[in-house]
Amino acid sequence: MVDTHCPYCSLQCGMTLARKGPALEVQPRPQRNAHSPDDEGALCRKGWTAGGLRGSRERLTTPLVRDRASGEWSAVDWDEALDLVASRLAAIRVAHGADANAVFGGGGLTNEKAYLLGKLARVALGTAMIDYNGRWCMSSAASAGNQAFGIDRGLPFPLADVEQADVVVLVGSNLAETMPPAARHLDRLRSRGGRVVVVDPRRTPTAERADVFVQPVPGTDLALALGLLHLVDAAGAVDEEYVASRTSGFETVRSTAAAWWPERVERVTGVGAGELRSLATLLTSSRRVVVLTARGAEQHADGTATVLAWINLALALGLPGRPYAGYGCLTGQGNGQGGREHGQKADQLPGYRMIDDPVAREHVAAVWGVPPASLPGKGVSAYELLSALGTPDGPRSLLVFGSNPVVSAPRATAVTERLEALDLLVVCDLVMSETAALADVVLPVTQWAEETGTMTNLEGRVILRQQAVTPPAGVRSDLEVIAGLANRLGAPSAWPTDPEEVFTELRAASAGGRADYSGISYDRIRDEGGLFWPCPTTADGVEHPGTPRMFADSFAATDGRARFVPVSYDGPAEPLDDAFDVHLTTGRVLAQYQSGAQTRRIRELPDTGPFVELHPLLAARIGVEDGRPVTVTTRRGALTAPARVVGSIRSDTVFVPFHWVGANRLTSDALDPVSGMPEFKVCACRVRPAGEVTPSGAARR
Ligand SMILES: Nc1nc2c(c(=O)[nH]1)N[C@H]1C(S)=C(S)[C@@H](COP(=O)(O)OP(=O)(O)OC[C@H]3O[C@@H](n4cnc5c(=O)[nH]c(N)nc54)[C@H](O)[C@@H]3O)O[C@H]1N2
Ligand SMILES: Nc1nc2c(c(=O)[nH]1)N[C@H]1C(S)=C(S)[C@@H](COP(=O)(O)OP(=O)(O)OC[C@H]3O[C@@H](n4cnc5c(=O)[nH]c(N)nc54)[C@H](O)[C@@H]3O)O[C@H]1N2
Ligand code: SF4
Ligand SMILES: [Mo]
Repeated sequence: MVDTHCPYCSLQCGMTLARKGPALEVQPRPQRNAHSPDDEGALCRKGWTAGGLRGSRERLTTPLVRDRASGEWSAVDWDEALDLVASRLAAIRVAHGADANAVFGGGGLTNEKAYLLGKLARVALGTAMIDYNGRWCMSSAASAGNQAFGIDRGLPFPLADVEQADVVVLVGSNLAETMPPAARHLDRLRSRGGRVVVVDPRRTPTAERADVFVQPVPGTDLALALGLLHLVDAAGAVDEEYVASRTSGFETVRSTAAAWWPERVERVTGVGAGELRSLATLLTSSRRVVVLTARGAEQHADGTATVLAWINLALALGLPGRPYAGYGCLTGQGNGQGGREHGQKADQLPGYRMIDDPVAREHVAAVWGVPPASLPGKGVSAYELLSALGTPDGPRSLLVFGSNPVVSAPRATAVTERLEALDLLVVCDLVMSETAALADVVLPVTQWAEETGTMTNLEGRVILRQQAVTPPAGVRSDLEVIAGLANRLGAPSAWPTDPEEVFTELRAASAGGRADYSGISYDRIRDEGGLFWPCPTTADGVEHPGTPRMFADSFAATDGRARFVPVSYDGPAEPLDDAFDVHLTTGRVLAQYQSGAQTRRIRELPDTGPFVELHPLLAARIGVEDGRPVTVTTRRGALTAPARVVGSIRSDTVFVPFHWVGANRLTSDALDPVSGMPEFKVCACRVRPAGEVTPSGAARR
C-alpha cells in the first residue's frame, strides 16, 4: 500500500494504491494536516477509476516514429528515438536559430517536470518559445492576483476554511462536478447556517446545492461585480478603515462603480435589479464572505478585468486577510498552481521569478552554472505560440509534454493546421492522443502511479505523489526524456532524473523567489501532510512552518498594500447579431477529464461524445426535440451532436462539453490582452436542427 494522490484535478485527493494482480486497487485516503483536520478522505468517480489505464492496451510502450509520406508508424528503440529528435532539434537551430524550436508543457506535470522542462528550453535549446496549457486554465486569475495582491497563490487560505465562512460566492464554478469532494465543505458550511451563492448561466448540480442562484448572460460577470460594488457603496457598507489602512486606488474604482446602478446591470447581465439588491444585502450583512472564481468567470477576453472587479468588491468589503474570508481562485489542473511557478511559462524562471528581471536571471543562472546572458528572454503566450508554428518566422519544431491541444486549444482546427505545418512534432504521452497521432515522434512515458514527484494543490500546499508500481517495460519518465535530450544536445549543467534530486535543485532555484520552496523536503511533506508555500529556509536553521494563510498583516507588494485596479465593462469579444444569435459556452462534465485523452480510455467512465445543452424555449423556436441532432455553427466551424433539452440553462445560451473533438472547432481565439487567456466561455453561434438548410443556402451536415 502506497500513499499518493489522484492523477487528475487540483484537489489532489489523497489515495492509497495497492497492486491487485496486474491491476491497481485505489482507495481514498484522508489528507489530514494541521489545517484540514476533519478530512475523512473521498474520491470522485474519476479518482476511483484512475487505475484503469494500468495494463491497458491503450498504453504506449515503445517510441514510435511516423513516416510522413505513408503515414505508417514504426517502433524504434529509445536511443534511436532520442538521437533522431536531438539531431533534428540541433539541425533546426543551426538553420533557423534557437527560437525555431518550441516547447509546450502542462499544468498536470509534477513540479520537478515543469522545472526541468523550463530548464531544457532555456539551457539546452536556448529558446524563448516555451509556454503551457495553464494559459487555458487560470492565467487571468494569476494576472489579477499579481496586480491586486502582489502575488499569485490561487487560494490564500486552506480550502477547509470556507466551512467557517458566513457566505461563499462561487462565480463560474461548477465544483459539484469538477471537484466533487470539495462540495462537502459547502454542505458543512450550510449545516452551520452559512449561505452559498452560485453565479452561472446554467443551474448546475453546484447551483442545486446553493441558497442563492443568479443566472447571468455569459460574459457579463464584470458588470455584475460593478453593480454589487455600486450597491455596497450606496449602502454605506464599504469598510473605510480597511480601505484606508490596507489598500490604495479605491477612489477611481468607486467612481467607475457609481455608474452601475441596478437597472443598468439588469439590462446587461439579465440578473434582475431586485435579485442584485438582495445579494448585495446578503454580502453587506455578513462578516465572513469568501468570493471564489473559476473558469466561468475567468475564460474570457476580459478575464483578468473580471477577476479584478470581484477582487475590488472583496477589498471594498474588507475581506482579504480577514480570518475565514477573502478572495480565491479555484485552480483546475492537478499541478495548476505549481505548474505556473517553476519556469514552463513564457515569462518566468523558477520560484515565480520573472525572466526579464536581471537579479532573477543571475540567481537562476548561478544555480544552473551558466552565464546569465545565455538565458533567452520572454517568449509568447500559449495561443500566440501555437498559432505561429510553421509560419515563415515561427518555430519549426514543437515538443509537447502533458497537453492535447488538437482537442483543447481554442479554434482547434486552425491550431491543428499549424501543428501539421511543422518540420518536427514530438509528443510525450501515455496514450496515442489526438495530438500524438499527428506527431513525427511519440515518446511513451510513465503515469502517476509509476513515478514520484511533488504537486502543489489548489491551496498552494505542496504534496507528494509516490511511486506504487513499476512502469511497463519500454516506457521512461518525462525526467529521463528531458535529460536524454539535454545530454545529447551537449547542454551544460546537471540533468538529474531522480525526482528528489531534481526537487533539491528546484528548492535552490526557488530560494528567495515569490514561490519559495527552499524549506520544503520530501520527508517534511510525508511527516506534515504537505506544506504551504512560501516556505523559505531560515537563517537560524529552525524549520519554517509554511504559510497556510496569507495577507493577515500585509500584502505582497513592496508597500504592503493591496491595489484596487480600475476596470470597465466592454462585453464579450463576439457579440450576438442576426446571423449568430445565441451564446455558446463550453465546459466540463463529471465523468470526463479535460481533452479526455485519459478518461475516454477508461471503460468504467461513460463516453457519451459531445452534446448540445439547450433550453426548451430555444428547442421549440428552432424545432428540435431532445436527443435529435442539432448543428451549432460559429464563424470558425460547425458541430453536429445530439440535443439535450434542459430547463436549467438560459434560453439564449447553449453549452457544449469540450472533452471530445468538436467544441473547440467552434470557439473563438479572442485572447485576454493581459493574461493571454482565450475566450472559451462565450462566443456567438447559430443553432439549427441538423441537415436544415441555413439562411445562406448552404446545407450543413
Ligand atoms: N469532471 C472534471 N473535473 C475537472 C476537470 C475536468 O475536465 N472534468 N478539469 C479540471 C480543470 S483543469 C479545471 S480548470 C476545473 C474547472 O472547473 P470549473 O470552472 O468548475 O468548470 P467549467 O465547467 O469549465 O466551468 C464552470 C461553470 O462556468 C459556467 N459558465 C460558463 N460561462 C460563464 C460565464 O460567463 N459566467 C459565469 N459566471 N459562469 C459561466 C459553466 O456553465 C460551468 O458550469 O475543473 C477541474 N476538474
Ligand atoms: N472549449 C474549451 N476548451 C478548453 C477549456 C474549456 O473550458 N472549454 N478548458 C481549458 C482548460 S482549463 C484546460 S486546463 C485545458 C486542458 O487541456 P489539455 O492541455 O489538452 O489537457 P489534458 O487533456 O489534461 O492533456 C494532457 C495530455 O497529457 C497526457 N499526460 C498526462 N499526464 C502526463 C505526464 O505526466 N506527462 C506527459 N508527458 N503527458 C501526460 C495525457 O494523456 C493527455 O494526452 O483545456 C482547455 N480547453
Ligand atoms: S476530485 Fe479531482 S483529485 Fe479528487 S478524485 Fe476527483 S479528479 Fe481526483
Ligand atoms: Mo484547467
